[in-house]
Amino acid sequence: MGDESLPNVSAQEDNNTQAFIEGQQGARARYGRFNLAIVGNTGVGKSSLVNAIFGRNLAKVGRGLPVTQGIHYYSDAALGVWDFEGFEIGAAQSPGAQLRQNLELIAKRPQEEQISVVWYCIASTADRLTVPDIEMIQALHASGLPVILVLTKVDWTKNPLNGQRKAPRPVEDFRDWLLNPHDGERPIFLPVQDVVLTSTADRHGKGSGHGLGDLLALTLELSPEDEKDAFRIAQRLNLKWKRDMARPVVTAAAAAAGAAAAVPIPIADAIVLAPIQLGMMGRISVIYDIELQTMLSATAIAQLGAQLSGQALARSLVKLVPVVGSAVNSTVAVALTMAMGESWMRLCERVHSGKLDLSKIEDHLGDFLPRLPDVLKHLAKGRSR
Ligand SMILES: Nc1nc2c(ncn2[C@@H]2O[C@H](COP(=O)(O)OP(=O)(O)O)[C@@H](O)[C@H]2O)c(=O)[nH]1
Ligand SMILES: [Mg+2]
Repeated sequence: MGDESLPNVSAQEDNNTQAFIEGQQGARARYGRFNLAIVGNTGVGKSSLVNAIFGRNLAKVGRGLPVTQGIHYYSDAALGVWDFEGFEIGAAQSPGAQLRQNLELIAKRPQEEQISVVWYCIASTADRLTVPDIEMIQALHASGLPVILVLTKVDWTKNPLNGQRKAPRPVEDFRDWLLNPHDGERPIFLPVQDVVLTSTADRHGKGSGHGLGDLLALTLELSPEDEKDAFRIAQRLNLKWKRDMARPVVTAAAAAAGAAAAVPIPIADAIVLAPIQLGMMGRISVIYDIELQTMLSATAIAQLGAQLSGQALARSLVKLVPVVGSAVNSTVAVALTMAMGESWMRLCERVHSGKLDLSKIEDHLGDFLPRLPDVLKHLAKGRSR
């Protein structure tokens, strides 16, 4: 039995591509975009932080839209960053008033651009807050935004015996003051949710930074419920969050494939399962924030789909006719889809963590294809036991 026995290949490829793209679009619409505002003077390390947490170079996140003096909005599908930099001190209006005005301007923009959380960045080498800092933090709070005070470029020292890191004493003192700010006896109203110490490199500009996990966890906690998934997608550091989002997508697709095969499907028609599996892959690639569409041509996606599911599935089943019988039943459809989903997650994780180059993805598909024969043999064994 050759390829001739399979349904029209190019129509099927179109179907597969369509299913993949619809899976992506559906997931994007569902998860939306996470918007961060990052405030601080030039050079405090804002861009470095965004790069470390979101794996994006700000300058390359979309087109920096100069919204107004000193403010840029950068966005792509999953992330929007409002970059607040360089308020004019000594201008007619105080920095607090300027910020209030800018926040009003932002509030008039579309829903998908609205700020969820603010990182207010101060160099950890500073030893005090300025009056404009305090005014600006109060203005952010007054407009209902949760503010995290981030002390950047902390020069940690590492204890060579137990590996524990310690921030310099003045930085610890500064943090203590920030958590209980006062001017002599008089308390200062500083409405921040918490103070986080971070670095994105060591003093030699090397290493991967520290304190970023705390900033990540706190940002997620402060995000509105319906933006949490978008944040989990936009960030780069916590793979478990992505895995936890992807697993139910796999389970749902497996259930759908099982239902589609409730009346066993003749092997030659098994590629009717492909759109279900391709839709699943599209959704998962969004969770891992992998832009397959921009990196791969439609033809490549179609080939990918054909390779991963439909035809590969049909061919391996044909080869295994003596093992599984002549039709795909629910159990087989569920097991195959689960295995495919797990493989696709592994592949996405490799791309996401930079261990696999997306442009070479096709060369590596073989390594990640679910071992269909193994899955089937396993099932057959289970049945005969
Ligand atoms: N040592 C050290 N240097 C940093 C750190 N974060 C940023 N820098 C450096 O500080 C400079 C300004 O950083 P950048 O992220 O562009 O600041 P921005 O102007 O606030 O966006 C760059 O030269 C960075 O390499 C850090 O955690 N430690
Ligand atoms: Mg910058």
